Amino acid sequence: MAGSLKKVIAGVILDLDGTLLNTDGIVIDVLKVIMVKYGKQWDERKAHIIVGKTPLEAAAALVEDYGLPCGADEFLAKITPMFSDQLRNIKAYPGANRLIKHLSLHKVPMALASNSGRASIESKISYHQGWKESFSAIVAGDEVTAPKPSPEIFLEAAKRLNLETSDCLVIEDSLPGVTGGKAAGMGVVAVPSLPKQSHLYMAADEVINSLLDLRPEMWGLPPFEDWIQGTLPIEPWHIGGAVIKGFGRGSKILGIPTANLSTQGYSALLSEHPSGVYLGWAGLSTRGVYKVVMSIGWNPYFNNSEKTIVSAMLTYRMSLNTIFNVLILKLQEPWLLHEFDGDFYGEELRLVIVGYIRPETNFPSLESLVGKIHGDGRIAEKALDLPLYSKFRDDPHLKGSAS
Ligand code: ADP
Ligand code: RBF
Ligand code: MG
Repeated sequence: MAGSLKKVIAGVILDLDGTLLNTDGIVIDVLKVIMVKYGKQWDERKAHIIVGKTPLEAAAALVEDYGLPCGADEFLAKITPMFSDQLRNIKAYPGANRLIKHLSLHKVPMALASNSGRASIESKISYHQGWKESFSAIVAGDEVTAPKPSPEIFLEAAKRLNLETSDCLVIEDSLPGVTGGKAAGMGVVAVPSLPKQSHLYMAADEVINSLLDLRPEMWGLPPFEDWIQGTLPIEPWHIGGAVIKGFGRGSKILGIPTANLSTQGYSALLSEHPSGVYLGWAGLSTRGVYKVVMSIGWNPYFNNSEKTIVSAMLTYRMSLNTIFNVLILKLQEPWLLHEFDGDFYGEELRLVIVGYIRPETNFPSLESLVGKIHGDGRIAEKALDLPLYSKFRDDPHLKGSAS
C-alpha cells in the first residue's frame, strides 16, 4: 500500500492512452460511420462481439456478423485511417484535467511516459488545453530502445525531470506500464481501464478504480480540496429513456429499488464514466423531479468474458495504443430517493448526474452492502441541497423538453 513506501513523492510520471485519454468513445463513432458506408447500420446491441478482441479479431467478427463484402484485413485497413482522423475527438478521462491542474497549481513536476510515438502523443495532447505546458518532459516509445514493460521510458522521464527514480510516482492503466514503473524503482498507482482486473496488478503499490479516487496525500503530495460533504462535483452529464425490467435481483425487497434504463444508445456515454456511485436529479415525465443516487457498474453478462478481456489487455494493450480499444458495456442502477406508491415501468426517466461518491466495492455480506447503499442515499440526500448541486434541479433535460 501507499503508506508502506514512506516516501515523499517529488514528481509524477503519467501514462497517456487509457490513463489520461479515453479512446473507447471514438471506436463507436468510427464503426457507425463505416457501417453506413457498407450500407449497414451499427447495432448497439451487438457491441459485445468486439469486446476483448484484438483489432484484427474484432475486424473479422464484424465482417462476419454484418456480412461485409470484404476480408478482415481489408476492413481493418479501411478503418485504421478513420481512427487517425478521430484523434481530436478523444476525450480526457474524468479526473484527468483535475489532476493535471492540481499538480500544476502545486508545482509538482510532471512527465508523460507513453509507448506511443512522439508525433502521435503530440497530436493527441494538442486537443487538450494546458496539457502540453504542464509536462516538463514527454518521453515517447520511439525515443527509447525498449518500450514498456522495460523501465527505460520511466528512467528517462525521471532523468529529464531531474529527479531520483525513487522520488517519482507512476500512474498507469496497463500491466506493462506497472511492470516498467516498478522495475524503474518507482511508486506505482494502477488505474486499470478494464473492469475487475485488480488481481493482475499485484505489483502496483496501489490500485484505484479511476483518477477520481486518487488521494495525493497518500504519497506526500498536496491533497485535493474539492470534495464537499462526501461528494465530488463533476461536469454534469445526462441520460434518459424508458424504465425497463431489470435483472429481478430483488433490490426492491432490500428497500433499494433501482429503475433500470435501457443502455441502448448509451454505451459510449457510459464508457466515458468510471463505474461507481453517483448522485444527481431524476425527472419522471408525469410525476416530478427527485433526488437520485445511482450505481454504474459492469453488466453481469460480461463477467463471463473476463478471460478474453485479459488476453486482449496482455496482447493488444501492450503493442497497439489507440486503434480498436476494447468496448465495455456498463449498467446504471438509479435509486430515486422518494417513496412511490407503485412501479413505473415504461415511464420516461431523465437523469442529470452531478457528483461522485465512491467506487464500487465488494462487501462481505448483503447486510453490509445494503447498509453502505443506505449511507450513499443519506450522503446524496444531504449534499443535493447544496446550491452547487440543487441548481440542476431545474435542468430542462429533466422535464423532457430538451433531449
Ligand atoms: P428491476 O429488477 O426490474 O429493476 P427492482 O426491484 O430494482 O426491479 O425495482 C425497480 C422498479 O421499482 C423500478 O423500475 C420502478 O418501477 C419501481 N420503483 C418504485 N420506487 C422506486 C424508487 N424509489 N426508485 C427506483 N425505482 C422505483
Ligand atoms: N453493488 C456492489 O456490488 N457494490 C457497490 O458498491 C454497490 N453500490 C451501490 C450503490 C447504490 C447507490 C446503488 C443503488 C446500488 C449499488 N450496488 C452496488 C448495486 C446493487 O448491488 C444492486 O442495486 C443490486 O441489484 C441490489 O440487489
Ligand atoms: Mg433494478
